[in-house]
Amino acid sequence: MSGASDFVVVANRLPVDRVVGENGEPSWRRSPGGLVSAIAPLMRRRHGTWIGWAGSPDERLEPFEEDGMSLVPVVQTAEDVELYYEGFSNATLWPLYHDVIAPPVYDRSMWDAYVRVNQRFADVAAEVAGKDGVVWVQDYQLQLVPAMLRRLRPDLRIGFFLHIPFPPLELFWQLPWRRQILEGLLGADLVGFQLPGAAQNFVRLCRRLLDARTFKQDVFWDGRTVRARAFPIPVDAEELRRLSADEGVRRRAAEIREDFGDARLLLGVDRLDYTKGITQRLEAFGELFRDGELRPGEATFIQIATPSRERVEQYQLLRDQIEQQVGHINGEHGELGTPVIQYLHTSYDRAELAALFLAADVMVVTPLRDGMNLVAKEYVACREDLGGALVLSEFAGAAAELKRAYQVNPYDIDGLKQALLDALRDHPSEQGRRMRAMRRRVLEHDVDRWAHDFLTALEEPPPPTAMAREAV
Ligand code: GDG
Repeated sequence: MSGASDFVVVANRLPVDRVVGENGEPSWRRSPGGLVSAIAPLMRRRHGTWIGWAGSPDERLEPFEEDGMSLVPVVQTAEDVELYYEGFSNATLWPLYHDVIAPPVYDRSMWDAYVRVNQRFADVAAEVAGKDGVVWVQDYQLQLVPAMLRRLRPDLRIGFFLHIPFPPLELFWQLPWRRQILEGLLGADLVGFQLPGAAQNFVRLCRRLLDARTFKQDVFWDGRTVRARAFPIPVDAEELRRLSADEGVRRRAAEIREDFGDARLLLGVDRLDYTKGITQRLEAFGELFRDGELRPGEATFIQIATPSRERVEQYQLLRDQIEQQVGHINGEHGELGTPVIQYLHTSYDRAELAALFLAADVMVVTPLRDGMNLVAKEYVACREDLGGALVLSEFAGAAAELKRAYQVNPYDIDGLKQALLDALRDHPSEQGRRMRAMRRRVLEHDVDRWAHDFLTALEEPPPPTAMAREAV
């Protein structure tokens, strides 16, 4: 059985969100975000199909066309959402792959749902993909799909890209279903990661856990060569350049600055997630007032925390913790009409975010672990004026590229305080030098190129089998 599409993307979510117009008519709008802008142009050129969930439980939708892409919805029941998405994906894999910052939940019914939903995605992909077509599977929610799909359709070229970190052996070993996950990924011809270290973790695990033969970053499995490679994801720098040059956005940035008078502005923009190190950065900032290094009115921290995974317990706990912390710091150090932290639990459109990036003197990005972190790169892409400073965690994938950021260990609160002060006080010429170097890096890698590089590698013929024989 084979379908008609030569290029298929499989991701948990479709690349569109439902919007309701003024007349109450529902329609679809392309979702914001790097992955969609990276893949959309390619989808159009190659008449691709995107398989994913439309976002509402129990909804059965027919395939449809939107924005030049063929979209094939996959149903998820309310139980699937609870056990596969909120459960195994976000309460098991997410914390396990992020250094076990929160304790992962190991629950057999969640695992069963993960297997069931992955099989459903694989079945749809097997139906849709044309003979000898290319299928690109995205992220940690779908790690079993490559092997399931290969079983159904051995003719396909299958790629997989993991957006989050891949943990070292010592942590991955905890997972009761560790073997099944590795075997699932090994169904792909090419497994892509954000960083070379993650690819090495994967190859080492294949050797130790499955006894697979490996050579450098290749794994020999089931008579095939599976390549593990790093493809650090970039941002859509052109879109951000356009946004930040927009007259309305500039006006809005000036307005934001005016609202805060002479105060220097520090900014955090994150999904409200325990991996992002929000409490650590607020603690460091609060202590600078306690120590007398800063006075109210001199600096204000704007923290935007976009609502995320609100039904998962750890996320509810974190929200309470942050709200308490903000209340405490403002209560201790703020003055009437001058809170030291402005905390906003909401999401904004891209233009408002760009205005905030332009207004901020210091962008504070302090994840405890992050596959890449696009916010750090987006801030740099917006600062054509070479103004502003970036404080960046060493534990973000982006730190490998943004070497001239003020890099910090977010667990070291004193180090974090010092980095905030340096970023606030260094001479503008030093800031400009740092920003110029970081911009060179961010602008030279565009999103279209990233997707192109991945697919070129995927479509390369597999290395000669002689190499397989030499492998250890
Ligand atoms: C995963 C990995 C990896 C945030 N608030 C709003 C908003 N955002 C946008 C940001 C950025 C994106 O969401 C967040 O991307 P990050 O990379 O920072 O983090 P994750 O969501 O955890 O992403 C990560 C990424 O996948 C890509 O591979 O870098 O490591 O964890 O683009 O700007 N966008 C809008 N309103 C908001 O309020 N419109």
